[in-house]
Amino acid sequence: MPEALRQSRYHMKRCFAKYIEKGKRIMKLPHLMSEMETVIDDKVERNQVLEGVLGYILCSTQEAVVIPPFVVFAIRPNPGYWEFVKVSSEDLSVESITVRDYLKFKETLYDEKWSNDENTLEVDFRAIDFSTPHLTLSSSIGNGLNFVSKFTSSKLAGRLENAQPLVDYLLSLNHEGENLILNENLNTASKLQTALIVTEVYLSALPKDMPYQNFELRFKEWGFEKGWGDTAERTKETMKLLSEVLQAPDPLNLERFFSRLPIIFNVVIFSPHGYFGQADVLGLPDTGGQVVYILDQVQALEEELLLRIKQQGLTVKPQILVVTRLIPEAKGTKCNQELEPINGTKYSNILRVPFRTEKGILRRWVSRFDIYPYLELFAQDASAKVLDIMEGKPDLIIGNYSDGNLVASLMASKLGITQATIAHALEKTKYEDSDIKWKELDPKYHFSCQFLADTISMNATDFVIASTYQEIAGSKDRPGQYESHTAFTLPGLCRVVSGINVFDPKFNIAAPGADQSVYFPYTEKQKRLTSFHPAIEELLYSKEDNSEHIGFLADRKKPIIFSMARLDTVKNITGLVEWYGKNKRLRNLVNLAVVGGFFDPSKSKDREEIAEIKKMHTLIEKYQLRGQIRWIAAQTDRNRNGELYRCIADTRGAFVQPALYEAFGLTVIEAMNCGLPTFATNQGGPAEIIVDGISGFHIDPNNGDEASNKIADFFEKSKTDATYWDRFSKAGLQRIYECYTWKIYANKVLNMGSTYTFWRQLNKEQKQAKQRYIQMFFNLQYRNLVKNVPIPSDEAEQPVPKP
Ligand code: UDP
Ligand code: LCN
Repeated sequence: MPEALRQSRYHMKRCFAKYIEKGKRIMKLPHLMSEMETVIDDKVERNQVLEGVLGYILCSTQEAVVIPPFVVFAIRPNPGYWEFVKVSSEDLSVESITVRDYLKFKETLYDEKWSNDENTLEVDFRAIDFSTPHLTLSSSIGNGLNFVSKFTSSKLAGRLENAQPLVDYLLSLNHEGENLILNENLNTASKLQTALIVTEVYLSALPKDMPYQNFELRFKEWGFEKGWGDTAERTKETMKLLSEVLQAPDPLNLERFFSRLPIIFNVVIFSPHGYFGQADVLGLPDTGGQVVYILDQVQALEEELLLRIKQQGLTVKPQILVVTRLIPEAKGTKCNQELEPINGTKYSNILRVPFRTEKGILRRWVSRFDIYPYLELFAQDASAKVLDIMEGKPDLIIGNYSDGNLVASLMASKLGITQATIAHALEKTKYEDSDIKWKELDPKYHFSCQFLADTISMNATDFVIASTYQEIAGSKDRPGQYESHTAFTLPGLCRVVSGINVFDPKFNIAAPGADQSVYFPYTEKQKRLTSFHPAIEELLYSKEDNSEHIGFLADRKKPIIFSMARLDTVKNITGLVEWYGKNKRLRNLVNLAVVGGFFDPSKSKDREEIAEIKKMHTLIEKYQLRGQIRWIAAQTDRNRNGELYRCIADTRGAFVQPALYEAFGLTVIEAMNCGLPTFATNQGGPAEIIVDGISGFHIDPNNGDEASNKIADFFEKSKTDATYWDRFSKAGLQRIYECYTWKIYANKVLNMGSTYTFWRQLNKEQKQAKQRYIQMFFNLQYRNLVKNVPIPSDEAEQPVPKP
């Protein structure tokens, strides 16, 4: 940096003078750039400066804090890597500063007294993380399982005795108290190694398909218990993997060996908020992809568990419980039903446990932002229920989103169970400066509770399941959702100098899929659900407004561009309507159909939804869209939705996902599975799902004109070249089959479950130390904050005895 500033001192002086001109403030990269442009107005000179090191530094800058005469930069040269430098605008001197000092600079803009107080609370998870090995390459972030396998094999390597922790772990495996894999006869690595050599010879002489039961008793005497395989062949293979590991541990064999071990049978999945149900809930506030994801996930996990258990030669019935909130006022859904079997599974259920306060059961739905006061009691009640239904502890607890992850952390730490977290979408990055401005936003969003809950569960969990790389560590230009918790500050509350480290090997990517029995290509004529066609015809083209649709499509020869989402601000459906309204060329080429929310704002209890509904009406009027737009209310029947995507493909239309930010974007893969060419936001997960210009298109939600012109170009080209549309339809499908299926997902997640269960054993002391720190943070900080979230009193609550 000093070098860079010296290179063009004249321009730099002027530039920095400009930056400090307006006094104290936070500047984002676009501001820094545009103010620089006003100072260096000659394009050639500007390019020279931008092409130099300074340009490179500025481009890596995420934000700068201006406190005259200083400008302090937060620079992110690579995903996960941050540097902080303080530049004096007077003499251009440069000083590298710590993250702590950077946060302090930022805080002084909001609460100087608190910032300068020596006793301000600092949270530093790094301080108790010193013994955990970490990745170092940005490109390896999200590949934790692989790293853990490598690191574990190096720990087990060398002398045979080094493998003793593995032997001890195998000795501990059991199901409901019955030993699996090994018994005490083989309690050392050397005894185990010798026994494996003998058994290999023995097994080689048996018919490959001989059932395990035929040699079970003999094996038991030798020290081997059930769980190695269902046949002689499978048993031999698993034992061979272990022999290889004992001989010379290598990550590949270790990973394969762990994928075969009988470790996971019972799984609990927490998803408290929203309306969690199998019918009539999608599109309701806070009820979207998370529900779809979990239901599909359960099917895929159960299928994979059944296969693995069979191959292990066991007869155990796996159990998966999705634990959510029971809502007495369920609005005609089944959300007031305690136990509900999950369709398409044999042994999986939804378990609903009500939210309780000292006044009794909470009867009404509450927004996910207001949910924090209920979680601690919910975790206790839910744990008791789960232990009762499962007749014992689960083997893996998976949390979903901030609320589910916190509950999962509380239960997992109490019972000593392996934990995974899934975020779907963390709120922090959705709102600019949401940490530093928390006081302003707290009455509406309670971010103080949410960010601390997230920080707690990220640290408590054994592994994190992310859908994409960007979710963890973002892209070259934009920090990831998890990464934004690396360091942040809530002035007046606490300064988090080290929240989470994205180089922690707990981070893994396992992308979800879409149910391919529901979302299949429009070309599969014999499978098409033609019985829905009359209803879909009515939904899209009838002329009258009713409670399900408003607006109409006058020219039905035009292709339809289609979008479907909850009516949240961030989903930006209103943005798409506005882009369409403004772009005459696009309006001439295509019609617009959008599914989302409902039409009467007074029917909604969700703040954002109400605002978006009103905005939709305004835009339709402002741009005179009647005749070209069809606004359809939230749709709850996924089978009909699948057919709707295909009917849009029949018009040779496209799907548009215009979100200001999308964590993953299930609708994107649903549309692609149906063969519908897709345009999706470049902000978030869809940027990874779609390869721009190959399997679909990226659009910039912050540049509506460019986005709508890109869509118009596509339809213009498709008009003149009939193969153009087909090309994108097929390439989208190909991308899905290669990367986004539930089978790939379930396999990965169960492998994680097995490996991280051993990993937490290996790092027991470190884990315990961290848990103590987390408990303190939870008790002293989080629990107090929760008291600030109002509990609705306007609704009738029903008193209940404590369970
Ligand atoms: N969805 C629906 N009806 C609606 C809106 C959405 O069935 O009115 C479904 C959609 O098909 C998808 C899910 O809800 O399966 C939304 O998932 P996505 O990941 O796109 O967004 P989220 O709502 O989770 O943020
Ligand atoms: C929540 C979101 O916001 C989406 O981006 C995801 O696709 C969905 O959950 C499922 O993970």
